[in-house]
Amino acid sequence: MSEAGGGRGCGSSVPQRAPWSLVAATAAFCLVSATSVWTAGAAPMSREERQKLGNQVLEMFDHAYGNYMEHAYPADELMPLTCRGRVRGQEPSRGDVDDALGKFSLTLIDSLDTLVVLNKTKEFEDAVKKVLRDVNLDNDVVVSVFETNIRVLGGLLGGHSLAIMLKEKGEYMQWYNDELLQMAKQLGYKLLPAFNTTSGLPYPRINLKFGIRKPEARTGTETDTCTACAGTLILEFAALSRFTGATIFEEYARKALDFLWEKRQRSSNLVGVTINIHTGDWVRKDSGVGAGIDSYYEYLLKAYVLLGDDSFLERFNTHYDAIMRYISQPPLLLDVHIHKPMLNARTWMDALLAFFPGLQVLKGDIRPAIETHEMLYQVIKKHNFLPEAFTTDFRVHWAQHPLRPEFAESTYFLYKATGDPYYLEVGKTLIENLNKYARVPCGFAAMKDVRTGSHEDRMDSFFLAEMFKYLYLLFADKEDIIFDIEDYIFTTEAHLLPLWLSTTNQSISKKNTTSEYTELDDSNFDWTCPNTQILFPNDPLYAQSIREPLKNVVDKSCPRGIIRVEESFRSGAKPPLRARDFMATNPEHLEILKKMGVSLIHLKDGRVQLVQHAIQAASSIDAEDGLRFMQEMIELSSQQQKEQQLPPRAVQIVSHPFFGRVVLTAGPAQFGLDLSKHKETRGFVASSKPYNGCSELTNPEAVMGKIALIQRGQCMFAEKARNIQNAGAIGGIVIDDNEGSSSDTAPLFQMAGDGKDTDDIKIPMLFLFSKEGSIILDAIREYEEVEVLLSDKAKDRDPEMENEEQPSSENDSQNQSAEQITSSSQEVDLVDQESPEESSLNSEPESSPADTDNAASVSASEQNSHPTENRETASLDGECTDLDNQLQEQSETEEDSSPNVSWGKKVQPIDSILADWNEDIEAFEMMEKDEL
Ligand code: DMJ
Repeated sequence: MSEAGGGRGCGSSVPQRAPWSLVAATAAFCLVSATSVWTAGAAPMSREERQKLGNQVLEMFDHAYGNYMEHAYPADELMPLTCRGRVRGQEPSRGDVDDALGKFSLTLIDSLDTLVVLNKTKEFEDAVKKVLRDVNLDNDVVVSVFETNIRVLGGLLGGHSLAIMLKEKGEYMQWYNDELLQMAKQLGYKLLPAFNTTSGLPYPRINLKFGIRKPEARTGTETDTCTACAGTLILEFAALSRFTGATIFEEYARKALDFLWEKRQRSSNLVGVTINIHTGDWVRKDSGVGAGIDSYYEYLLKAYVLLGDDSFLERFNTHYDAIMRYISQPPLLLDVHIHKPMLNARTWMDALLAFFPGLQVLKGDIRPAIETHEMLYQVIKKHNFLPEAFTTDFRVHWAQHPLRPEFAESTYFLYKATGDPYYLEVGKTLIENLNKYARVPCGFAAMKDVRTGSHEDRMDSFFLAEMFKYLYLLFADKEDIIFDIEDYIFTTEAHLLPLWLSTTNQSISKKNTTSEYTELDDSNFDWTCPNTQILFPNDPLYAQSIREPLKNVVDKSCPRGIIRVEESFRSGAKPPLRARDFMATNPEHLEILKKMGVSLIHLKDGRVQLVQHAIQAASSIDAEDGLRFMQEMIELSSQQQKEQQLPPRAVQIVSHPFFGRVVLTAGPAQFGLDLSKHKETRGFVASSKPYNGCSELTNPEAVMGKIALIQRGQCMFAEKARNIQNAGAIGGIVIDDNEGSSSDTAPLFQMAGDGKDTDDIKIPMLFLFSKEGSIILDAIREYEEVEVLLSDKAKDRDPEMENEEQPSSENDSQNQSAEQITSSSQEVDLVDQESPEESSLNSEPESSPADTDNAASVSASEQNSHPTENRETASLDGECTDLDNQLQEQSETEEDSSPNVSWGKKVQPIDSILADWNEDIEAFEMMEKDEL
């Protein structure tokens, strides 16, 4: 995006630019100033090192793109574990995530302009020819309108923009005659029927061949869409109109935006996550800057930049003001309710919001951008990647990570705005982590679970469209790029649209709806460049000084709680009672409870119920302490309950040519060696005979000293384990007999025992779904000798073996000591119980229901009558809850335990807590559905 690209100062005259270039130039100006005054802080990075990192990005791109082209093309995406293309209908459905795939060679189209940015002009020319030759936009497939717009329409337009730029330069693309634009236009017309609603908001899905209405369309019955889905069209649609002169596209996108603006909640100026496309009612009234809304805000500001239409800036600033008032709780960004914006809607954040600091840079609001980015970076340092969702105290809430680019995007813009070499170091870490944890022989694989390091057979097209662009640009100097990046704006998928479009074909009527009904606070409007003396008030360490107080925000979460305890120590007052210390038999504790408005009710079944009536507390501070105590109690109960569930395990293929790069998600067993307590088990694999392992093995010599592969079915898991153990196996992997099953699409479970004593089983046993299992079986077919590692978390790769293959810089990063890995694993274990995935880690017997202890839930009150046990819940020690924010989160994952605690008047009732919990589940579903 040129607006953060650096180079031109504010007020520089660029003839083809309209007045909005003032905004475009804003951050550029920041860069120039900041770079020139930068004298201290993080050590500057030499040109040589930046070039080295840039080259590393190029090599990584080649690895991803090359493998896609070789093994997947013309399929939409590469499946990097099985090294083949993902063709919709030929793989088990992943639900709405698959709606991005339209059998139109998605990854190739999404990669077009990346090729030019990365200076691969020859490859670009070839790629364009392939698109023109092979891509069919008329398939009988139902696709997401949003995804098709940002990835395919955006990809074609980005390709066209750079194709004409290259043609003009006179060397490449001389044959080009707007063919990509013609395809874009064809696609644009295919998307238009989606807008056939009274509101003008588009249907979320459309059939590329049959549209919406026709019976063959198999879509058109949806009533809801997400705000981002309806509000992220204007850049591509306006560009299409202005490139072609066909005004209809821009008109439709504007109409949808106007409708959303009309529907904003008038007192808070916020929008909800989901809206009914027919009635315009908010279906989900929670509001944040992440999943479901994110790019709606992004497009308002960028539409102003690209189209020079003031009303978009007015709208953006009005929303931004509301975001900063209610959602921004630095360094956090927390969803709130649109009608009650002081009330947090949840206490976890999703990974998509990582784009927001980048947008704040564009807006010129650097301080909160630095703060949020720093917080996100610390989460990344803890888990190597940003998990899909994490709580306000930075525990993993949803452990997946599909190689999203948002954080790299913000890192790039922050570097451009501040010139602080710290952001180059951040980029270097991102590169190292990608190579170390996500790189597989056939591309880069999404993380199935950032805690175990296991992979998913998935490499989304946005990884090529965005990640490599931002990383490359981060380290590039102006002369490393063959065109002036400042003449373009980045779409949400990082496709490049030329800024000169603002003055071309401006026939669309501008509807300024803002002034009709709002009195706008002009002080919030930046019509001119922010003064960098204010952004960086004579202080070269400005960015660092903002980051400094946040240095330990993740490791020492919940500063407020801690401060409160410290304060009370200082003042000599007693610190508030913590749930983990509470003893129902301690009279002093009961007295404190009373002061806090918490009463104890002894239930007939022996349990103790806690109820808080805040109004009965002795003071508002006591009421606050009571609320915190209740929240901690719920958390404690949930923690203890979940501790009885085993987290997923990892099977890592360590032999040639995988060298530990392929990590598969495995289900644990409730019997046999506990891999979290013991060293991992490493060995070659061998199939057992009989394959189901249900009787004495006939090939003991083959499995002796090895890890036996056994097929699921026909007898209990424990029986299989005994049979392979008797044959001398050192471990076992049970592979699902359900063909096509995968941990991508089915909830993982733990293998239950047979209801009898299983202490005789000493070897570790893990379960793999069929798709993951077949990766090992295929490897045996191909390489015969296949060695695997069974563990609770992927281990560092074998540096010796890696040396044979890896470039040296990568090896450096891989020489991390085993102790480091172990200790980080222990740290991560603390959060192992948190994700929704794990709540679905059910216990499953092999063929008949077996006795398991896991079902037994322990009530909060029971736990807390046994203080010794409670103290053992060490994981709570370093954690606190953010009092104001965590109320609902406690309930999100504790359906079973919550009935043990009743809430008084001022506290959210259980029903509503559960309703919120359901809402959160829906939020996740929606997130998957609408935004990948
Ligand atoms: C991208 O496709 C776009 O950036 C979109 O706006 C949100 N998410 C993905 C990548 O995470």
